[in-house]
Amino acid sequence: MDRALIVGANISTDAKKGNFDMAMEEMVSLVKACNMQVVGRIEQNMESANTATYIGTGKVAEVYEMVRSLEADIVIFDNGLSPIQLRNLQKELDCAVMDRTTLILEIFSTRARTREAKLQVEVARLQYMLPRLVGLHDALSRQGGASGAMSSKGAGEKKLELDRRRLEQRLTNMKRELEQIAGERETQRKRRAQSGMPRVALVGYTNAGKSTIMNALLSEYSDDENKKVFEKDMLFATLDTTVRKIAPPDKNAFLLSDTVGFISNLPHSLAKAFRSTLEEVKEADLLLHVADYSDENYMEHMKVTEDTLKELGAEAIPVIYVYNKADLCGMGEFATVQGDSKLYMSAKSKNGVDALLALIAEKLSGGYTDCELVVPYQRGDIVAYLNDNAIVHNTEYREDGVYIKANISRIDSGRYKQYIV
Ligand SMILES: Nc1nc2c(ncn2[C@@H]2O[C@H](COP(=O)(O)OP(=O)(O)OP(=O)(O)O)[C@@H](O)[C@H]2O)c(=O)[nH]1
Ligand SMILES: [Mg+2]
Repeated sequence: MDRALIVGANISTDAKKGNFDMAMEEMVSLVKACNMQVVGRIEQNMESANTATYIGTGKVAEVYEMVRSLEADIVIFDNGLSPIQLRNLQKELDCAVMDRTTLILEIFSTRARTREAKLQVEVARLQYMLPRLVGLHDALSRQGGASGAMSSKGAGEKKLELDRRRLEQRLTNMKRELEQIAGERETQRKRRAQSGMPRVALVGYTNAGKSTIMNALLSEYSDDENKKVFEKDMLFATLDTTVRKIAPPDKNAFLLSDTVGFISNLPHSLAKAFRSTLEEVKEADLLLHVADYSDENYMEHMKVTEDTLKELGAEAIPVIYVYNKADLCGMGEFATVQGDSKLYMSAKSKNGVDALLALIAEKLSGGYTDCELVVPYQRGDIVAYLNDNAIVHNTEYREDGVYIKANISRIDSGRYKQYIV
């Protein structure tokens, strides 16, 4: 098992100290999730990042010494490193160097199971790696240059260019295949939408207990053990989206989806790569926002989840807040319901599963309400949807959009909240 040394930089322009500590704790979990052993951590407070080596020159020397004394195999930085920083650090520390983004990409690539997840991770990885080949480029061209002053390109450089072109070609091919899979997924989704069955999606920070909740519901309302999903105490246990039908005997059936968990500062390329997996969330009628109530940072985690939902364009979907792992907070055997959209429960001991189901049923059957909307002209799809799925009393074509007065379901009124006047 590789021995890792974590380096964190607390840059004063960034958010407060508490966030830094949380980020460092999270780095430790990420390193463990990547099957490495944390042998030490070192921190630096500074005004701004050094463009050449990220941390200051004195600190680099300190890290160099620490690598030797702790016999570390790899140094991992708590942020993203630019290609130049990465190259310089590797040279000066004379040791393998990795940044947070690469670490997350590594974890994702070992977890990916389905063809789609594998492709998504590989695309993100290649996209992140390609510009970082430049650093390698310099090293190799120096090496090649020695073979003769007359040749304009060193052997190493030529090889690199070939590698680069090959990787770009691979990237293009993989993207094409992904588009095809996304198309199939879209077809499946449309079919599900036409089935008229309401769709509920589990969302939340990684390790909050989403998959455990899915399994708890499945074990109560489905007798097929094979339908269970993978749950484990590690970051990013789930990478694929799984959709299962939950059919309680006395209530309406619904489709429940479990998907990849969120994390703060998810590498941009990765977030983009997982867009199509997360489409399921965008299309949901109801979200179960799961939080690990026993984690002292659960509020920050919920904020990250909310921000991510906004980025996905899912902020208008009605939500039930599920404060999970209540058993670890001295809340005993009791599941507590607060209002119509908040619940404390323990998925592991199946405490509160019935209460959760009751809340879901209530939200889904929430009845109908009269409302007036102004839908912009470019959203003709919404107008068509409402004509098919609501009782439209009146339609007018106004300057700012299509005015509609209709009796619509509470789910739709939540979904199109932004157009309601
Ligand atoms: N004590 C306790 N542990 C729980 C509870 N719910 C889940 N866990 C544990 O928390 C860990 C993570 O659970 P998962 O269901 O895999 O979490 P997740 O949200 O799906 O995580 P990712 O897929 O990694 O994003 C597992 O070890 C579960 O056994 C709970 O109510 N109480
Ligand atoms: Mg999971």
